[in-house]
Amino acid sequence: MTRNALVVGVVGAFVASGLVALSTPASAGTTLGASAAEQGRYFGTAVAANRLGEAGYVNTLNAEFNSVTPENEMKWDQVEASQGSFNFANADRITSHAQSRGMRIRGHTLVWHSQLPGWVSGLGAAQLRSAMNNHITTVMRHWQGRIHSWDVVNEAFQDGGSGARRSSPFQNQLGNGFIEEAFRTARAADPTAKLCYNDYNTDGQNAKSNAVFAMVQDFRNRGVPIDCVGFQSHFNAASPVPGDYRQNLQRFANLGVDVQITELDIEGSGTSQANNYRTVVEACLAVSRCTGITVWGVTDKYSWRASGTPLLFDGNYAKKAAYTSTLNALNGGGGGGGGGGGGGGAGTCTVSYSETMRWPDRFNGQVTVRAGSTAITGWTTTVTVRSPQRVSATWNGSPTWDASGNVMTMRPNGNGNLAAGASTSFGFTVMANGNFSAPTLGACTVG
Ligand code: 9MR
Repeated sequence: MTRNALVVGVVGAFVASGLVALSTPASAGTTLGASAAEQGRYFGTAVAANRLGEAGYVNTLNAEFNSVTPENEMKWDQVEASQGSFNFANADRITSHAQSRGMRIRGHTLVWHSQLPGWVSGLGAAQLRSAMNNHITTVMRHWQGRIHSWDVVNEAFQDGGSGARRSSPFQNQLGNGFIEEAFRTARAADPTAKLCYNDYNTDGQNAKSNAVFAMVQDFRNRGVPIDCVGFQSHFNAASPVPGDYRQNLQRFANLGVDVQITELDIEGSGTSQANNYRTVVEACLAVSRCTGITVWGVTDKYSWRASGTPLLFDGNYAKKAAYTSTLNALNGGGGGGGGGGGGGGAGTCTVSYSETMRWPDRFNGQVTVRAGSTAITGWTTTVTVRSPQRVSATWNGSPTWDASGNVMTMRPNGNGNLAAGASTSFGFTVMANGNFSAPTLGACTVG
């Protein structure tokens, strides 16, 4: 990675989003990732390694998202096509890209009945158990400490009303206990990763989500390691956003696990699609343990459901109505105050720093800029972080960076006019990389 790559990514976010900024409050973030970060969440996308050479794709990814999920590159048939022979090259392209830009990474997925190489299906119980545990351990250790959340087991329950487990080599050879074993193995392999169970058609309360709920409850009661539940959220006319989506997320959160929206896409267009996206985002923001949202692709043209145009950017990477409603919903959940006033004169200003939120891997900082006894029309200050800290998102300001990437110079983004004594604030997320020391502020200068 280079520091410059981070600089380009963050600055690009503000250049690319200029139009949207006009229709959002001056105090709010102007990209999906920044606005989500201000709410203490991430906003991610599925990424395909073979699209990383396409400028429109990469520019949109870098500008808007602060989390990635490899769409296919970490699946069993990609990383261990033949037994014991691991190939991480394609997935590494995605993880390197993400890491160099301070984006989080969701690992998808370790144990799944699909995209499973033929050799796995041919194994007897003892060999399958050992192959499953070896697969989990080897893959997780490869990215140890670098994956925010892993989908340890994916789609292990049947559709329909039975709430039964799905037939798979794992289920058929190892019985119900394979899920518990997979989670225990995963915890030992990388204790820093959050361990998720991930599924679809579990977004509302129904027989399938009830069965998953019972499993998670049982795991929590018995101390089986599980940290999060992923709700894929693939919606269309036949499978609309459930009316009890928020309540369903909340009941899982009440079990003491995080919930994440992991593969969001909603077929449709225009206002109705935009409204559905808003509903989903608002549901997540209403649940304090809903820690982030991932959409299942950057652009409609590469979606697994391309004909249903289910994503936030069209085939030319133009922002759709669904993008705007998503951004507005992210911004509607709160936000800092904007500046008021105006007037001429040189004036003076001061800055102060406070940490507003902290998680195991990162913290949010806020800088309050206050005008002196005269109104001001602009301000500039600097925020210096200490390597290996890395700023991964900013809001309510326009940042530029020095060559090291550690010194961020911040100027207003619509909040430069301050009446005498009035204040505004800007915020940012620092990926701590183990260092939680506060950044250093430079002096505040007017203009
Ligand atoms: O989007 C993925 C597509 O490119 C693959 O062909 C497909 C193969 O099964 O998997 C898609 O992703 C799936 C995800 O891994 C699990 N949940 C359902 C997703 C959409 O099918």
